[in-house]
Amino acid sequence: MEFGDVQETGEKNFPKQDETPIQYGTAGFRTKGSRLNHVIYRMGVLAAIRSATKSGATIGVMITASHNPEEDNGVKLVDPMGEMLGPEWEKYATEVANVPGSKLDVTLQELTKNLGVTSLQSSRVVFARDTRPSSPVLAAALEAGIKAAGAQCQNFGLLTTPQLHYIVRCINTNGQYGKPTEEGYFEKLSEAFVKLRNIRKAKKMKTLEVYNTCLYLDAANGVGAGKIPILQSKLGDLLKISLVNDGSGKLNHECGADFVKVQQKPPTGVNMVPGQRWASFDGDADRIVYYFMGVTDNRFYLLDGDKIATLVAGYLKDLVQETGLSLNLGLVQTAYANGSSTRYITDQLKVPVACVPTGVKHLHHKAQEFDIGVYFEANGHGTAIVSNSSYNLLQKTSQNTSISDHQSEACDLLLSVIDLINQTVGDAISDMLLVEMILAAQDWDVEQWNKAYTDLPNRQLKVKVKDRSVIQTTDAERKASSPVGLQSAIDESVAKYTHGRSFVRPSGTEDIVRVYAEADTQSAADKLANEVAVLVY
Ligand code: NG1
Ligand code: ZN
Repeated sequence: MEFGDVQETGEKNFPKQDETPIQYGTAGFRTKGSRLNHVIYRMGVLAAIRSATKSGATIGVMITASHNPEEDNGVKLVDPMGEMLGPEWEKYATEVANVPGSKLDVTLQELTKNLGVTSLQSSRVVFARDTRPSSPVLAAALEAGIKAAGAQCQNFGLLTTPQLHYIVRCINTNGQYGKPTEEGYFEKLSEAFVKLRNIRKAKKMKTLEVYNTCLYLDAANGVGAGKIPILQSKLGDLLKISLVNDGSGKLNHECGADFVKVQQKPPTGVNMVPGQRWASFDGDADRIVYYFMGVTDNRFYLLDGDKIATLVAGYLKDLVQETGLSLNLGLVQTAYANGSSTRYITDQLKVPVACVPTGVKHLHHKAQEFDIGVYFEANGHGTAIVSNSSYNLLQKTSQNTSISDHQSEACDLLLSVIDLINQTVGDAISDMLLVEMILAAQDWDVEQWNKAYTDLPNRQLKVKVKDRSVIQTTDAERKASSPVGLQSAIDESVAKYTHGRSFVRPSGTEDIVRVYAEADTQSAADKLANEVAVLVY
């Protein structure tokens, strides 16, 4: 294949802006929006090639930099079933993004030759963007790339990242997963939510006494904010969402899920009344954390990804038991999961738990080993996935007339819960509805949810070093394998603290090393984190 025209358009309209290399990592490409024009143009072409290698299946491209500051931007490719780009393609993305403009033609020629791609005529790419000021210009660059490659494209405008993932999966499963539109997305989620919430009424269970239908939501001034009114219009009184950081302020600035999780405090400027249930999305609405102020102690409590994961896994475990089917349920975490959560899952829930390296692709992959796999990063990114065979079994069993009503009802209920979950990727809107549904089903308030276990105090630090790649890790990032001596020094520090645990790893998205520490008190966790940070420095 020839890419002379692609190169010419690229050189003319999307020239390479600087020579600093850029890498496709866990979160795709992410940097200052002003550096990305040529990268995103080229990703349009690469997405078309990816589609050709998947027999013309639709590939998605999302323009966003998630929780990063407003001036940053980024791009991520979405594979046919709505998953993140296959990791084996990250190197192609990196190569295509970094070659000099004059070598784009030969690079693409070689790549398509090696991949056996002979035409991009039937390639299809869909895309969407978040609300960053640089996003419209970058979306135009992307469209130009897709068109220069000769592929068909469709622009979905402003969407949350998980909405685009959902749409890609719908398109490639001929609508079996749902209608491939934003309307279809809200229809599917809200119908499942309303059905699940109304089951309580249908069963004449006592009215809700503890669960409060009011939720206060910080949308990080991101793309999720504009979606809440659409959702709200479909939920009636079942959930009443009060929105702050609704898009009128600066994106992710002192607000949003990442701010709340890392700073362990509410978004700046909000007036939290003790007992209110609050949640924060991140900028592209694929993460969510909950929090509240204690009624009796006026303290701030965070219900992060670990607390959401345990709530969801506990609920699903009971429901699976009621179906009478032997489906194996498992939970996947990373080293950042609070030690108390892991203990609770193992000892109380008795659900198998796996630990994998940071990055959703690792969690998603591991979760696929279970019939029902729940995975969450502590930062609030997560979802649950169900194997096709388990889904089919549930469908078959729910229609089986020879089993008890109770069992078939449980299957039906579980199928609706699955409809409420965006299985393609962590989704703040879907996770929020899932949490709200479970809290209502248990008639719990946020304090009861929080009581399941008490987080060990913890601290995360960022350390700037000359070359973060000298730090290498093993055992799902829980141990440092290089430089020599670092791990034994960390072990020595950790041994001094009750319930001490600490690890370090180079960030995949920032030029820093992350230090994590937990211990029995906040001051001990802070001290341990500082001690370990010095070892890294
Ligand atoms: P890095 O920078 O590699 O730690 C961060 C998050 C990940 C993941 C990615 C992608 C933490 C500690 N790390 O990765 O969990 O979400 O960003 O957004 O939260
Ligand atoms: Zn995000």
